[in-house]
Formats: sequence, C-alpha cells, structure tokens
Amino acid sequence: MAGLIERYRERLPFAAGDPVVSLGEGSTPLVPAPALSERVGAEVLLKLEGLNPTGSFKDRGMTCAVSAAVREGSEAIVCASTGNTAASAAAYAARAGLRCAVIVPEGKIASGKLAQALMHGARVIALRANFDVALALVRRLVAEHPIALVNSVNEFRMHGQRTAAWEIVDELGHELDALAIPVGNAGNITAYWRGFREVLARENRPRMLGFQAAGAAPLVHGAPVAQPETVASAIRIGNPARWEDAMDAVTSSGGAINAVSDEQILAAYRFLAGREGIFCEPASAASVAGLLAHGADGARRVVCVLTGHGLKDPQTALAQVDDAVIPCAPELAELEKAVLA
Ligand code: AN7
Repeated sequence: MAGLIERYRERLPFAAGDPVVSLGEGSTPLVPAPALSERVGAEVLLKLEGLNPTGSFKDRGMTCAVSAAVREGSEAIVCASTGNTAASAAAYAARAGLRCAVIVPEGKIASGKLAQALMHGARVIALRANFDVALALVRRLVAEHPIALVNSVNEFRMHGQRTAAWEIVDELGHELDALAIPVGNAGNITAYWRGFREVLARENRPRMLGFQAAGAAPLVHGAPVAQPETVASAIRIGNPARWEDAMDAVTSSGGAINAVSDEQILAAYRFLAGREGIFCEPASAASVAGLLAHGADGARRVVCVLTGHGLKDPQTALAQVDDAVIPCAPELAELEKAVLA
C-alpha cells in the first residue's frame, strides 16, 4: 500500500518531485466492534491506528513533517513527547538520515516507545519534568537553533493527520454521526475536525466526542492542570498546545469533551482485548471508556479512534493480568491438568 502522501497528494502541500519520507503509513482498517456496540447501544467501528508503521497515529503527521523538513534542508529534528511522537520522529528521522533528539518526561513513557526511540538512534533526553514543561522548553530551543520542531504545533503534522478523517469518509461517506477520540495535546481532534470539514457538507459532519483522563483533563475543567496524572501516560498532559482548536472542534461539531477515570480506562482496555480481540494502549482505551461511561450522545454510528497499539506498553498490560501464567512440567499428564483444569 502506498504511503499517505502518495495516496492523498492532491490534497496535501507536496508537489510531484518533492522528497517523500514514508514508511507506508495510513490506510488503517476500520473494524466493527459487535460486543462494544451492544454495550454502547450504537454501531461502533474502531479505527486501528496502532497498525501504522511505528504503532501509532503519529506516523500520519510525521511523514509530512519529516518530508517537509528534508525539503527545507533541515539536518535535525526535535520533539517533546509522552512517547509515541518520539518513536515516530525517531523512525522517520532514521529513514531520512536526519539527526533526531526527543525530550521525554523521565520515567513516564511506556517501555515499547523508549525501545523504539533508542533503536532508531534518536538522542533520548529524560527531562525531570512533565510533558508540558518539555514542550515549552523545546519551543525555546528551536527559536535559538536551526532544528525542525515536529510536535503537532508544526502545521505539517496537522496536514498529515487529517488523512485519517478522509479515510473514514472514503469508506463510510457521511454515514457517521460521531467520532470518539482520546485527547492529550489536542492535535489529533483538531486534525480530524479539519479533515471532516474539508470533505463533508456542514449537515453531514460527525460530532466530535473528545475524552481526557480525569487526572489530566484541562479541557474538561477549563483550566491547565499543573501536575497531570494518569495510567494512560500518552495523554498525561496538563496544558494542551491545541487548546482553542480542540474546543472549536468540539463546539462547532455539536460534540462534547468529557473525562474518564483510570479505572474506566483500564476496564475498557481489558474489555477490548478480551472481548473484541483488539489490543490498544491505555490512552486509546480512553475513547472506548468514554463511550461506555457517557454513551454515544444519541449517535447511531460512531467511529472510535484507537490511537496506539497495546504492545507499546507491556508493563501496564502485565499489571492487569497478575500471575496468570501457568507453569508446567514437560509431562502429558501435567499438561492435561494445566490445559483442562
Ligand atoms: C496513543 O507522543 O502527545 O491529543 O507526545 O500517544 O493529538 O496529543 C501523544 C498523544 C492519544 C493524544 N493517544 O493525541 C506524544 C503525545 C495516544 C497518544 C494521544 C497521544 P493528541
């Protein structure tokens, strides 16, 4: 499958002949979720963004941001990240032959994401502060040095991430009432709304239902959270960069922004894995938790965006299933007991 710059080139700011840094991102499946649909009382389809090359939706924006950085002659890129942006930036930088530095909150990123960033050869800097402080510092850094910033404040990231909305419309037309999506730095909800606005008439646009973790829910409270906390480390963000854009998406679409507790997030995480066969990371499960807790707001058909793969965060997964592994001696009788008990 072609990457998304190739798939949507006529709608993206890339001309034929421009450099394209792609890992074959995008074109992710939209999978029905029968068990979830029954519980929510609406038809729910899951957009599996964890099937992008580095395991999260960030690759959509990163192919555009890194291709643009190469076109501009940049030699290095940088980002602040709760993990997935770092993994994606590191991979696309490796592909493009750029240097890459990622600034992450010390001890607060999932191990899969850290492994990715290191394997792709990024310089990984563990800041003794949270994501919001990291982003503020990185913005000052790039004001002083010729390094391309690839956080979602970079407009090319928004260009790329809009393609997910276009893919949904390519598949469903306007037969979609709502989009449920986790919200952290608020780039993705902003990009989806822009994408829908570009291809759907006003009366056909879905309502945007954003969900934040209760301990990191500035948009729900209407004020920044100085010390955000949640098990969903990807969305442990207290002062989203795309604050106004996200609130505009929610308001103009007639949607809502709500909070879900860590318990609700983890319950949804287990439900998806155990009942739908779909393993997403905790932050992604926030959108499912939101539908389960707050309902679909009268929607008949909802797309729920699962933003990252469950394999990103093995620690949180294993903590859910304590001592579930059954040891066994290599004897048939023992194996029978273990399997059939
Ligand atoms: C799995 O990687 O902010 O609201 O630095 O990794 O667009 O920020 C990640 C965010 C949802 C929230 N789900 O998206 C980062 C970072 C997953 C994520 C979000 C993130 P935005």
